Amino acid sequence: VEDAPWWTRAVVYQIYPRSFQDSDGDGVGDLRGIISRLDHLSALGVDVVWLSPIYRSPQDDNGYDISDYQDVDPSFGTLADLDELIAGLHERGMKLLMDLVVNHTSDEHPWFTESRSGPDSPKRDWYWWRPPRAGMAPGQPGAEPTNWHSFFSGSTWELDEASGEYYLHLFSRKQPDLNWENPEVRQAVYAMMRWWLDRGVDGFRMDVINLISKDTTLPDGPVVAGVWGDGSPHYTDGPRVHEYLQEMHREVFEGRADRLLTVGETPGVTLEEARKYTDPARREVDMVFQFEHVGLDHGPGGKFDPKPLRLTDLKATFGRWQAGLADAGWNSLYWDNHDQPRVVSRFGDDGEHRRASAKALATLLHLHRGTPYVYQGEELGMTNAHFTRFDQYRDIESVNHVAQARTLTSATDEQLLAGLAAMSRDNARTPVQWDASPHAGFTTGTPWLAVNPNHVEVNAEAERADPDSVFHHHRRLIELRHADPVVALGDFTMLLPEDEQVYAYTRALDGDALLVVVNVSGEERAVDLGDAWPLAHDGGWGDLVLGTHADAGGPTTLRPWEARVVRRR
Ligand code: TEU
Repeated sequence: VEDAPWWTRAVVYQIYPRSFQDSDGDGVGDLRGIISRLDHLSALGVDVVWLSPIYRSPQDDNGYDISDYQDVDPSFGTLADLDELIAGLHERGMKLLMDLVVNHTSDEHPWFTESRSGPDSPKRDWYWWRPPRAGMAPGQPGAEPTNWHSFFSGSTWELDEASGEYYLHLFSRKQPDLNWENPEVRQAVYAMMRWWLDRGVDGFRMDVINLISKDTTLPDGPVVAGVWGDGSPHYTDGPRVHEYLQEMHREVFEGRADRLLTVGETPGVTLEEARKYTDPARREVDMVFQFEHVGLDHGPGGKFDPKPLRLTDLKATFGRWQAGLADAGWNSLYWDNHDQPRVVSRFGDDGEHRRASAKALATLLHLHRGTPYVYQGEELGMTNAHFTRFDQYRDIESVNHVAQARTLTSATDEQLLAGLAAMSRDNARTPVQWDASPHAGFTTGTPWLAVNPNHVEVNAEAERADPDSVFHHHRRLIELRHADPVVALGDFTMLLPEDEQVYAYTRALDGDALLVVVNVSGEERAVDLGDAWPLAHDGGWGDLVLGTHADAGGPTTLRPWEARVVRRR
């Protein structure tokens, strides 16, 4: 138990700097704003902060398009501010993870402007340049080198008029993909990473790191949207990705890996691949973010065509990942981040049962084996934005999706707005609700994205004042992980896999056992666990360690959205 890595007991908190706290009234969050809120993080008790990108950037994708990896964007502050943030976190016993976005750069990065300067540029091969499809003229419809559909709509290829060649961008046209086949690219990235570690950061969250290796023959994919095809099999967990990550480990982390945390963001990753990424013996990364559970409510038309979650699907997914990474590798546990809608609105009930459902879902997640991630505002039970007009949205994915759907499909405005309201990334990006004042204490100016009007009730000040709040429930969950080795390291067993209402499992370590039972519904429910968890003499499950409801309730009956963590007597 003592030998287990420190991050098995840790909880990570994600900050999306644009929306966390503004210090200078320009309506955009910044580093000095974060520094002013460090006591909130201390009070919550988190161990690590993952900071979404603050590097110099044209902000086409809110900082995931980087034009200088070794400087801070003026809208967020200065390198000196960042040094102060690192020091402030370290003083309070917290670590800092930087977001590492190296599948692509901004098209305004000097590497790309050099590469674009012409076919003879020494950096031409740092990106993916290709001529038009054989026999076709540059710019002719269908002349793109592959039919791949971009994550942000349209083609993954943009024509450069000057050279008549196309460059690859899996995301926006302002995010050209780096060519990791080129060893100079890899060495430049490793040097940058060493520079940050030497400056005092404690690790990286690696953006779409499982997309960095492409099949160099660039085959077309099956058509999925109009004329566009799905290229993902040709760049997801690609042919050389494990080789690159092992090289990165040798070149960057060797000798200091123990104090660091590395987490790969890996959309589309399979369990089999995740085992390879996270098996400590392979020296790649400590853990990855998998996407299966956040795809369970995607409908036939994709993420903007959502369908209700079936609880049995969630159990099948989490159960498989718990079992699959039990003896090698490690899970990341998350509901929310800056790309996902708010869980209380998505899988909970953000009306009548907002508080209870936020606490129940947090309990369900945090008691699994793995490292939990809390996204800013999740600890307050913040909800989706509930926007009703197109002009309220800012996110490039949402804006481009609407434009494309209008040309390729017959979707009505009402249908498009419903899709965005449920799934837009802007749901997670509304400013953090600090108090009940105008703009929720986020800014004295005009916020870049509207503050949710429910901040008059849902805010950090109110949450911190109430011992029964979503905030204090998260604080207790974090405390429990720190204190209890069963939570950090115990074996996982799923119970009631066929039940559509109750999510239940046990964790066990060295004869000590915990039961987690969660009512994932607004209806009361008597729960019979049979032989899986024999009842104690008083007819109950054992000693309550942590629960969503202050008063005891029936011994084996759960109220709407009630969750209990119980220790075997
Ligand atoms: O996201 C990658 C990713 O695959 C998604 O979660 C993405 O948001 C997708 O569009 C969902 O439909 C990462 C970042 O987290 C995201 O914010 C960036 O936009 C993206 O990479 C490009 O850097």
